[in-house]
Amino acid sequence: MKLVAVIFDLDGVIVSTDEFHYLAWKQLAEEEALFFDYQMNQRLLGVSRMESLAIILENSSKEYSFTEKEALAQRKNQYYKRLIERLSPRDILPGVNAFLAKLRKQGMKMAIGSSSKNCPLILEKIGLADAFPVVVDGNQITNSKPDPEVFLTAAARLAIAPENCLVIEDAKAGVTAALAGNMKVLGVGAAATDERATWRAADLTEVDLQSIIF
Ligand code: B16
Ligand code: MG
Repeated sequence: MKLVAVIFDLDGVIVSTDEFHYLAWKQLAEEEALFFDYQMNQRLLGVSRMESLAIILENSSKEYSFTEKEALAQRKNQYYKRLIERLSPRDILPGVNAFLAKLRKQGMKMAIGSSSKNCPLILEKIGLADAFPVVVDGNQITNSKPDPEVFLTAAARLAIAPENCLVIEDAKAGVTAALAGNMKVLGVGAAATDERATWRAADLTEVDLQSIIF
């Protein structure tokens, strides 16, 4: 089995937007008197906006209509967008740029597979809008992680078989998605302790590319 393509998750792998998602949900939860803590936030990693909201509303005694839920999600996104306004290339996570350069040198194919609908805006802000020939994000998929759709779509657009793809993920839902898509996974950040991952590393500075590709 030869790895010829790498599909990167965005939030938590390329750039650390997790804290901004957390702060935006926290503001919404406080305004709506909903319970929300760090542990609950861990369950939101890699999960779509509406599914994240469903998790936050799990313990609520109030019934929200679909329209109300859409308004809540939209409000959270306004808070989030205000926070990511200040993102810049300086926010690219440690080791990412060097890792991308090595992959390019090896002739590896590269794609983004993210649940985020803000993906194009974030890539633009961090100066990586042209770095990936294929970008599949929350705007283009029906089923969000842990469903493999985002990664399978990226592999299909790269014209590479799933078993020849490596996914780099920071979220449990993303690791599940990659494995369900029959891909290899490198778990980083929050997924660095996920035993299901094929390889694990705290961040991309620690990864020995040669030992993974060959
Ligand atoms: P948005 P990833 C995911 O991005 C985040 O990890 C997750 O926390 C967020 O809820 C989801 O994107 C949707 O984001 O509200 O911007 O559409 O990790 O898959 O790149
Ligand atoms: Mg992520």
